[in-house]
Amino acid sequence: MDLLLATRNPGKLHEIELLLAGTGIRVRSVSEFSHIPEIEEDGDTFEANARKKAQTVADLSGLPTLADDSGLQVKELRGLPGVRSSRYAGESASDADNTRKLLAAMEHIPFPRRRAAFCCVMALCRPRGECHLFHGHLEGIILEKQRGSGGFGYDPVFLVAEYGKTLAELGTDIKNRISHRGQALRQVVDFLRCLPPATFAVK
Ligand code: ITT
Repeated sequence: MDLLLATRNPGKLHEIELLLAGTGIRVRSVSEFSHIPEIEEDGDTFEANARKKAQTVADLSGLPTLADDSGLQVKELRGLPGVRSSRYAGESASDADNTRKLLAAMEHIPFPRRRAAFCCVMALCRPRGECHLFHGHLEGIILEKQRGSGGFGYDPVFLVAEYGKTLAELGTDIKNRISHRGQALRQVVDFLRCLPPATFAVK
C-alpha cells in the first residue's frame, strides 16, 4: 500500500522511512504535493495536532495519510516545551535555538529533578474517512550539555539512563527500537496488517 507522510521534518521522515523499510508499505512525502500548505498546529494536545495534520493532508491529497505530532515534556517545567517543542524559542526557531532555550530554562535544576519524556502521537486517516491514533512514550533525563551528533531536535541533551547515552549518541537503529516514535509506528504497522486487504488502500 501507499502511505503519505504528513511531515516536513527531515529527522522524523528519516526515522519513519527506516522503521517502515521491509513492511511492504510504500512511503510518499507531502513535499510531492505542491498544493498542500503547511498545516497550522493550533491544538492544545499532541492528539489534536496529529489528527488535524493527517486529516487535512489526507483530504487534500486523496491518499491515506500518517502524521506524527511529538514533543518533549519536562516535569519541572510543568510539561513544557510540550506541543510547542518545535517552536519553543520562536516560530522559526532551529533545533539549536530550542535546545539552548531549554538548557537555560533548566540551568538551576539539579539532576534528580531533570526528568523528562518524549511523547509521540501518530494519526492515521483516510481521505474524508476515519482516523486512528497511536501513542509512544520514552523517559529520560535532560543533561546540562549536549552529547553526540546523531538524531535531531533535543536528542543531544536527552539521556537514556538504561544505556548511559543520549539519543544523539545511540544511533538511529537503537533509537528506533526504544523511541516514542518507534513504539507508535510499530502499532500502526500491526494495525494495518490486521485490516482486511485494501481497507486503507488508495482508491
Ligand atoms: P511536522 O509537523 O512537519 O511533522 P514538526 O517538527 O513541526 O514537523 P512537531 O510539531 O510534532 O513536528 O514537533 C516535534 C518537535 O518535538 C521536533 O521539532 C523536536 O523539537 C521535538 N522532537 C520530537 N521527537 C523528537 C525526537 O525523536 N528527538 C528529538 N526531538 C524530538
